[in-house]
Amino acid sequence: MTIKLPKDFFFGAAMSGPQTEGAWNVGGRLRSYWDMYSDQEINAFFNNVGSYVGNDMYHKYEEDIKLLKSLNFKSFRTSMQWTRLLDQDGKLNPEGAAWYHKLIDCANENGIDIFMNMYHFDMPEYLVKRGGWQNREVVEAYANFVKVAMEEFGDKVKYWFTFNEPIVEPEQQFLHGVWYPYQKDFKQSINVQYNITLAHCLAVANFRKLKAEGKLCEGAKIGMINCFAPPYTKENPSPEDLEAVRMTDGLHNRWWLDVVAHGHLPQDVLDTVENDWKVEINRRPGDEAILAQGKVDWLGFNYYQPTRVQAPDSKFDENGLPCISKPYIWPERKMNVYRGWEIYPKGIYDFGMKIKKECPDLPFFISENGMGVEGEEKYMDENGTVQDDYRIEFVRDHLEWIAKAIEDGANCLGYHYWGVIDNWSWCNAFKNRYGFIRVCLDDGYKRKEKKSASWIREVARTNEFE
Ligand code: BGP
Repeated sequence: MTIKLPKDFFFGAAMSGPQTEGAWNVGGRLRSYWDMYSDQEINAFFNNVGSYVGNDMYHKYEEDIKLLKSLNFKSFRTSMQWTRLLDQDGKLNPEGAAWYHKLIDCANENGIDIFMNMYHFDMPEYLVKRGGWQNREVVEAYANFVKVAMEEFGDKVKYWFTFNEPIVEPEQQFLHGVWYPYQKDFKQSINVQYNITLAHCLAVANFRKLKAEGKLCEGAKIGMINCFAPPYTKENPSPEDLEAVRMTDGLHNRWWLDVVAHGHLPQDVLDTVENDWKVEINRRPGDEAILAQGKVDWLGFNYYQPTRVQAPDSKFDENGLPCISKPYIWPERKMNVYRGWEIYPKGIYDFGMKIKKECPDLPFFISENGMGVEGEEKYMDENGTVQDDYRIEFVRDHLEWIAKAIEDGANCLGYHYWGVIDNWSWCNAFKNRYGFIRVCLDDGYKRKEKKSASWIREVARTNEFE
């Protein structure tokens, strides 16, 4: 059966500055959180393939943009590294700015719209040392960074995004404690989440002001990109299971949806955190007016896997901090064994319909979706081409559910595949490969198309697939 997407539905690539650029010490770039982390952890595990080199896009950007064009992609999301654009005093670093000018000009010349994201987990090291997102001064510093960037590139970048997956740092660093500073403390986590939310709102306010002053491109838009997943629970759930669903959804999804669509935080979530769990959020007078400025023009929806939860064993842990839920293993689940993530394409439909219902005026696009696989050498044919039929099946199945969501009224405008060109990843380096294009690490980081590249090229050309 032929599945048809709307004629103006766009295809594009999602990547990020810290995972691709490399050139970590070139042109006055400062050290970032990931350079600190790479020093300590990743090099030890992954043969010196740290964030330092990325996938070498700093040097290969012209070739990479041409590759994206050859795939019939219309857009490319990357992120601007704070550490490259600004110096320690928050002033423009001319050498860093010059490289972003070259990248953006090259994309524009090739008919590819840059979707410029302003933060992808990559805090400058000197700000990490000042407490990172726990410190309100860092919130102000971020707002300044975004303003400087928009003033510099506002005449050539049309699509701006404040954050990629703002939930990830609070969770990984302070809830699960698996990223530096390895703390498990819900109070820290929620306060970091809160401060990042304010940072987003201040950035949107800067965008609106510059737009009103005529300093941005005609039709410029601002958005946020987040990883959303509908939380599912068991069949015949108990009231406690449903409560775990409510708060998981509240903290992961509705927190951000309410800010970007309605300009406030969900009251029931605040009530539970502050009144039932007695966890103080460091709110200040005037914050509500800041939150009211957080509404965006459109939303990026990253989707990899569903969340499946059930009631936790107890309401509070040994330190008196709340337990929100515990994982529920769905007996029918199908796994991407390499990444350890469940593959459930219908989740993209379910959440698309949730956006339609809860934020009917907010258009969105799929801003990340992809399949990371370890050891792709074993799928190479005699010409060295990776025969990644599993990736074709993964993308196809998700696109089918997206087409159905659109048919059922979801305002989904496009699809960006994550990691179109293999790139460096936070905790896996190059272990799990996502790309339609392989990066040959032992051959000067040469780019080589996988089988899936020809498939997606045709889909992006016709907006149809079987
Ligand atoms: C998303 C991030 C990306 C990317 C992707 C794949 O959450 O926004 O930066 O890394 O996940 O995850 P991983 O690289 O950990 O396999």
